[in-house]
Amino acid sequence: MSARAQIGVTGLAVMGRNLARNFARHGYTVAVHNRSYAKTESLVADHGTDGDFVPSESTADFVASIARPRKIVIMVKAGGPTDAVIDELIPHLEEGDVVIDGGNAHFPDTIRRERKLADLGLHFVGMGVSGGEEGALNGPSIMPGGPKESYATLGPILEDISAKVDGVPCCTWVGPDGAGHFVKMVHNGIEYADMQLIAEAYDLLRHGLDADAAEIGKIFEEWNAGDLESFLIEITADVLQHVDAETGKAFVDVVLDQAEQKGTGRWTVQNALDLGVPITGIAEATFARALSGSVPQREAGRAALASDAGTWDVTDRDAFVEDVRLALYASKVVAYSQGFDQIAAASAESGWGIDRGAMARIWRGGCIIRAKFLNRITEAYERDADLPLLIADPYFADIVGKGLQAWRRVVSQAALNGVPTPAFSSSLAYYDGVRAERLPAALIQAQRDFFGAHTYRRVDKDGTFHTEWSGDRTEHDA
Ligand code: NBP
Repeated sequence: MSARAQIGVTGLAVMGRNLARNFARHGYTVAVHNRSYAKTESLVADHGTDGDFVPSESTADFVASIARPRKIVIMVKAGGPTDAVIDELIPHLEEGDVVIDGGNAHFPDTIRRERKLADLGLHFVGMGVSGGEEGALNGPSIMPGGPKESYATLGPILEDISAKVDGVPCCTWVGPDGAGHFVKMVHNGIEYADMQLIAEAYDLLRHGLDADAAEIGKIFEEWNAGDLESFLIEITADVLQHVDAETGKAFVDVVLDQAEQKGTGRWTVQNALDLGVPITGIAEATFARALSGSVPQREAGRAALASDAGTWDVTDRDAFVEDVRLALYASKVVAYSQGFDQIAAASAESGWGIDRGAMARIWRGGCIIRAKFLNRITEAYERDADLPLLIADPYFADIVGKGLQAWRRVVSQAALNGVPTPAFSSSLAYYDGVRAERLPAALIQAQRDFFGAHTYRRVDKDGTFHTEWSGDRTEHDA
């Protein structure tokens, strides 16, 4: 077996197959392998014309078919299967070879795997890939981590097959060890928030306008021509106008209202709790999916809980639609701002040195959250690479400020009319919290000192203090 392939892909389900085809279409000779050989055979039989594939049935032959230093992309089910494939590859690999995990690994697993392979003289790159099967084939957004030196040879190939926006590849080296999979995780968390916000906007329009799905689809279509232009708004317009062939009803009206999740939203929230970073938009989106799937609770709630809400009477329909649009944009900026805070906090803690502007740049194309407004985020971090709060960047502060009245109207009307808007409302609460001169946290500190002698600091002098609450209430240095 001559080692003529420039890259190898193992794991040829939907993602791996399309990624392999993407490499081949870009002129690379691609070694292909799958646990069950049938998938390898069908890839070559169905898509052999895409380019030069080198199929192998055994792991040994697969590895032997790749030129050194080998670059091998693993595209299998995340978790145990990834470890199984790595263990199977190791005996066949040689120093300097690069193993790339393109699955949705949890970043602590990536850190563990990188250490293990580094001890064996091998490079391990945890690579976030977004864009689903369509992106994998036609150009995904790629977030590779791992050792920087491996990017020197791997980077140009990945950039080649990634999506391009204005000729710029949606791929860059994110940072060492788990940084790539970490950023992919936050990307997915932001995706949860974005989807929830869009869903809430739809619900508001449905209740406020008493409009049907197709009418609302048209509104989203118009929104997609402005600041909100994005893949998710575009597909929402399409989905809302889709009619179910069987019943003739709007498709969205025949879909069961219980949202599922694969876990990346949950990981994002768990990590934010560890870091102490408030990502309320992502958290509310994750919990909203959980609420939708809480069937016994929803049945009990429906049966027992009063609404006591007014009848929503929107008089100026155009003004209401514009209010919802502005509220959606503002809430979306908050969700992204929080996600970028989380990236900054993790990057500082792990010494990853992640360039947040570059992350916004590589999300502009290929991925699920691709959007026009990501350009604005890149520009904000170009103005100030250490920006402490994205929403405080002059551009975002101005545009959100202009929509503030609309945002307040929408959230208060939703509350008065009994329409749940967890992500819209929590984003507004975050906005008001983060801009507040003074927060009631002072009272919380006083309570903590009262019952647990947890101490407090004062606004008027340095030091840490405790008051003898159950004694004579004198204050002393703690
Ligand atoms: P799946 O996640 O459905 O995994 C199927 C693949 O894993 C098959 O090739 C299967 O081999 C292989 N596999 C399994 Br399962 N257990 C194995 C084991 N013990 N040893 C070797 N191979 C094993 O495929 P996918 O939907 O193409 O996704 C691949 C990766 O990409 C996942 O980590 C996923 O989270 C990630 N991802 C998916 C998307 C998406 O939109 N689907 C987007 C971004 C990232 P077999 O054919 O022999 O059963």
